[in-house]
Amino acid sequence: MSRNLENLVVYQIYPRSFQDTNGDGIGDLNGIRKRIPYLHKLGIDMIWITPFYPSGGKDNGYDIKDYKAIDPLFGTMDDFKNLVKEAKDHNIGIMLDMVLNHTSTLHPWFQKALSGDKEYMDYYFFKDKPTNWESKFGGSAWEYVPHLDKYYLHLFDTMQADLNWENEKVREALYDVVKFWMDLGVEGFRFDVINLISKPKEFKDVVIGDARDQYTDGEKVLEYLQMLNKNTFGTKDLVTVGELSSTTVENAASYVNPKNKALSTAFGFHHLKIDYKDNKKWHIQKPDYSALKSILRTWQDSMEENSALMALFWNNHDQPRSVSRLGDDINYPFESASMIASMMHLLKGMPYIYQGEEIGLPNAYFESMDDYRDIESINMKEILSETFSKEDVVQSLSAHSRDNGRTPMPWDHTKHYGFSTTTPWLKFSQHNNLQTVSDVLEKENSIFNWYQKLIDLRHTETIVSKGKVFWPEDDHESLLVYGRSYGDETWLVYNNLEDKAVSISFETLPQTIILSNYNRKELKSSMTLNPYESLVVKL
Ligand code: TEU
Ligand code: CA
Repeated sequence: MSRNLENLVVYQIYPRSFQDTNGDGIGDLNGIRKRIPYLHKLGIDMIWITPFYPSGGKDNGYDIKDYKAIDPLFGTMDDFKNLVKEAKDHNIGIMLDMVLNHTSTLHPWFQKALSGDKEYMDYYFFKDKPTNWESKFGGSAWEYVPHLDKYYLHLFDTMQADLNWENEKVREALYDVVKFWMDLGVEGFRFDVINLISKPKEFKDVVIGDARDQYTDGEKVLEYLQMLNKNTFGTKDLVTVGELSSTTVENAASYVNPKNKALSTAFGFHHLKIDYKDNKKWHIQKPDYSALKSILRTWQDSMEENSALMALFWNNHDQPRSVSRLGDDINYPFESASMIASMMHLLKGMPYIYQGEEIGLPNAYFESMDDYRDIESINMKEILSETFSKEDVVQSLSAHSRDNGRTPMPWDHTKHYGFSTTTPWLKFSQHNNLQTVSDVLEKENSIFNWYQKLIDLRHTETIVSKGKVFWPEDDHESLLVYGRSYGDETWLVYNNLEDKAVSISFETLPQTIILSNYNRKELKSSMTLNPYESLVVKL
């Protein structure tokens, strides 16, 4: 029997920041194992673990130098096997992160290429002349190798060299990696920036912009994905999710349309860019809610047409925390975090919860620029200083630095918050009312509890997993309303996106309240929604 993708909930773990067990200030695989009962209590079905393979350490594991081993920093292969087993005993599957667009420049393939071995140079893109493309982390996307008198392509850091998927040997080698982990009992894969793997035949300068249109959703992405599927996970009932950078709804739909036998689901980022001014990450604006509504609607409708599923998420290790970004982590920490959660979780798709989200973990609020560790933030600090005022640099990083999503988990109020016995690799969030796991577990109506309910609804209510999504007319700017229907059952999901009260009225008075983050017990045909209220009713 094939797995029912529509009622799965995945929990993402950034191992470095989850739980340290050997006192080096860095989370590890045994730490994940230790917290399996906690995750089981939350109710999730699968854990996606971001890279723990030996790496160059430039991009926290996304610069892999050995795809088939565990970085000793995180543990051993035995630790991994124990983790898979213990998770399975709790009905939790393990999903691994596959970074197949690029390797570390320390990977043996790249090292052989550097020595001038033609066979391995063809694993990457070595050219006589660079183009004017910009790397995603700032600076040129080409790095010069003097002794070869050639430039190699790196869309990310200089130590992340892009692989040449057109080379069959590269593809075969990568299938082999995927199969290696499948044999160890892994049940899912997340494919990093997978829509960047098909590069153009000819590399050309661009007139404006960072050249992303040159290498995003390239001609052969779907074909490569289909080959990957056929040669690896397609033979088993696994869950896959592609990370799609700057994609289009049409391309995303083609990668996840089951008919195409490519991926099960995908991450798109358009709904997160609503606070990017002019689509620029470091230019911050107040979230544009009318854009959010139209993006969610367009994507949901298109997936429905293609019988496809998108991943539903607000947070990951590259993003600021949603409660700080869209909500109010000072005056309405519970109300805004819970509203943000239900707005996303009750759509159609596969929800992802990122570690800390279930306790309403806020942004980092670092006091000093020296507290940032992420390569992108460190580069950007320099680059932005050329055109931004000092205050604007501080403001941009504090709003959008990836380190916001990477602060260690605060488990309890012991020293180092129960994360470690020593100072962690990255500071804890400096928010002055930081809630720990132990705090939220003690409360009755907590954000943790709210997530448990959302997960439970997806597991038990067919209308949540399979129902159609529809969009009733609403003309209130700060209200996001959608409906779900299945058979003759209909639900309406109201979300007040701001801290001001909003009036609503029902044409017919609903029968039941399914969820209310204000503990509402009664409905009236006209009523007022509180700040950040989320109300789910059954008609
Ligand atoms: O991220 C891909 C990506 O393009 C963005 O999320 C990016 O980090 C952000 O937009 C920069 O502004 C993936 C991984 O999730 C990320 O951690 C890695 O750094 C990146 O790929 C390279 O492997
Ligand atoms: Ca450790």
